[in-house]
Amino acid sequence: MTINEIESELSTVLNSRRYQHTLGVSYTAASLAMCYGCNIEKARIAGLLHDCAKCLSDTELLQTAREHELPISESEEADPYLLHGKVGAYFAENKYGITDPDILSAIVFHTTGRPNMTLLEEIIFVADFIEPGRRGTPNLAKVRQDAFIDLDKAALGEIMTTLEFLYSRGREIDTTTLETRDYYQHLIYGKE
Ligand code: DGI
Ligand code: FE
Ligand code: FE
Repeated sequence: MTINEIESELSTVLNSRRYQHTLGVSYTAASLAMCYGCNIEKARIAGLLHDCAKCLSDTELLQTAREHELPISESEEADPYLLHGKVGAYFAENKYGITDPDILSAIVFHTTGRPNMTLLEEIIFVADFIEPGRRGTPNLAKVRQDAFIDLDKAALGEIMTTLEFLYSRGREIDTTTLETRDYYQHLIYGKE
């Protein structure tokens, strides 16, 4: 599928709010790709498709993951929306014809990040958080500013903000989210 074809399909499967967010992530990812010398087209495609499974209910996400034998972690079992990255990558490959493993893994890890992300993974992770349509998230201005100066610092700022939110709500924390925090904290400050 071309970028235009992907966009028009997404405009039918996502609600308007999610579709606008998707376009925001795609353009933001393209801008970060320009800034850091990543492939712009890959960034646009990964941005477009990162939430392509977000329209599924928790039950549908679990069902789809089981049906296609995608591994389900304990925290995904407890909070099935965490699966929308993995299921999204499955759709990207099987419905939208994306074969590039770099794009697929950027979709898989866009919610939790992972230690030592590839440039494209980190761009999608950060673009998801800073895209212009996102409002009301604490530290947004700072992470937006950092994003175009020091991508690792922006990724860490994003993780710390997300963890604070999750702790305050008493939500299940995915082990990958914690590993991502430890990795970027160590990378930036030299301590765990
Ligand atoms: O899909 P989006 O809303 O655009 O963004 P996203 O895929 O980053 O999902 C954001 C949500 O994911 C936000 O409410 C925080 C949550 N999240 C991130 N890491 C974890 C998590 N939720 C749980 N329960 N555990 C995590 O480790
Ligand atoms: Fe998402
Ligand atoms: Fe998103």
